[in-house]
Amino acid sequence: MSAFPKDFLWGAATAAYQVEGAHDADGKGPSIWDTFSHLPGTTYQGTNGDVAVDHYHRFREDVALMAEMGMQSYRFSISWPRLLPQGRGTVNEAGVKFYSDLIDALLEHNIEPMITLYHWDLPQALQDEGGWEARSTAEAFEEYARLCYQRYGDRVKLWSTFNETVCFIGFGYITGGHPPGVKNPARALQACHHVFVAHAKAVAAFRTSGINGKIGFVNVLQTHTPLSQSAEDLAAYQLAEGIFTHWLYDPVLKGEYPAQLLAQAQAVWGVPQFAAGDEQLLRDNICDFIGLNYYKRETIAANHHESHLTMNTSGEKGKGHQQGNEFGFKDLFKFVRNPTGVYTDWDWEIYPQGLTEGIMNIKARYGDIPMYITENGLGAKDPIINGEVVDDDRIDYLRQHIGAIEDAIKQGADVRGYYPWSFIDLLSWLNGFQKQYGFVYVDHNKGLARQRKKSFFWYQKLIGSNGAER
Ligand code: BGP
Repeated sequence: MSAFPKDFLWGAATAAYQVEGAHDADGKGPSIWDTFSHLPGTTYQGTNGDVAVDHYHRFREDVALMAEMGMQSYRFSISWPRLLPQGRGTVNEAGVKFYSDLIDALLEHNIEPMITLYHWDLPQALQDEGGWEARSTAEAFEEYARLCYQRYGDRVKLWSTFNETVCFIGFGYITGGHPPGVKNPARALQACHHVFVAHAKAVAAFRTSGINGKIGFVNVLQTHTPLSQSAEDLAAYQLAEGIFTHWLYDPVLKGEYPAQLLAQAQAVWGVPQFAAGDEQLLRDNICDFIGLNYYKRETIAANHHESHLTMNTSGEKGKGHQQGNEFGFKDLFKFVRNPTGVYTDWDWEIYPQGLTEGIMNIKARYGDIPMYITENGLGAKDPIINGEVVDDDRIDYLRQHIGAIEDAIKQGADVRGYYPWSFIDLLSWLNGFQKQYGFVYVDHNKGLARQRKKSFFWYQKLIGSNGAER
């Protein structure tokens, strides 16, 4: 027997841009990722989502594999420009039909759909009008959300508005590594505010939609540890907690920003600027649940230098966290390599206890909020031995993290589901196809043929025993 409740949902996750392909099929409009990934030098070896793993045309085969693995829920995202090519206004019925058919196929197999409304692929048309820096994008998002509720709300109970603000705002507006490629913290904070406004408007619309379901928000669960117990490392650690947790969770779980940080940001940059009614809007529209995406822990140290992000996008160990070039902000903090840490080939620390700690920290700060682990997984180049994909490292990683969730449940956390990233090997935004996460391998040399990995059969057993056999 495991400690997982009987109705715990064992699932897996993907995102539209990373699996669907069909980037201009059947009336879909371009997204900012379609544009960005076609610019030279933006992604690993120029990879893009034009075809991805062609889930758009093969979703029935993929859903059959999900069912065979025993999946009880599937987290996927909707491509906004597939439904609304201009971001608002005219509806592309062929796009609506694609997700409608996908939902029907899932339900036929008793797989509960969990929809993410925004997993980073903003319609390019809205970017051209200012993207998240323009308040009108929040209004367009509400229109898009209402359309999804109308068309899918009769069949879908689990919804989340946004995936990982820290990534699409942080990389999009601070480091410039994601579209729209801006490097300006003040612009980031205002764009981020509009995301919170869009979220709150979509939650408000959900609550009057008559849907018998729940709506939440998905954040990175970033567990931090200070590099040392020195006063300056501890101060840096506190600040990182404030920015990466409190700033990004408080508005959706408490309905307000952390007061001290807000005052500091407004004093230094004059942002975020609130429109009349924003404070009330946030307060009135707190989430029903929080989705947590956990991959790694970050070790935090004081930082006295200008630093730039050296990201490992090649999978050659040691390319990340290069001394003097770690991600950070001068006089605030930086992310450093933990001297005792165990790292993946992409320099992500493997630290399962961080998942238990992170869940318990969320519970301590926000009370008894229901939680779903909406992403967790190991990016690796999987070995193929005699034709079989032997992803033992992934099995180990998942086993340990499932144990960490069980520990949190035993300590009283209300965790209701687990969605490993990812159901199938897919396109990693900046790392191409070589960073694999799936239970299902896709052979790019054999017309994207699907193949079950060793982890597929392992997860199948685990689901069958509600987490006991692992
Ligand atoms: C999360 C994203 C996913 C996915 C995952 C793995 O931040 O929500 O879309 O890509 O990270 O990241 P990567 O592909 O960079 O390894």
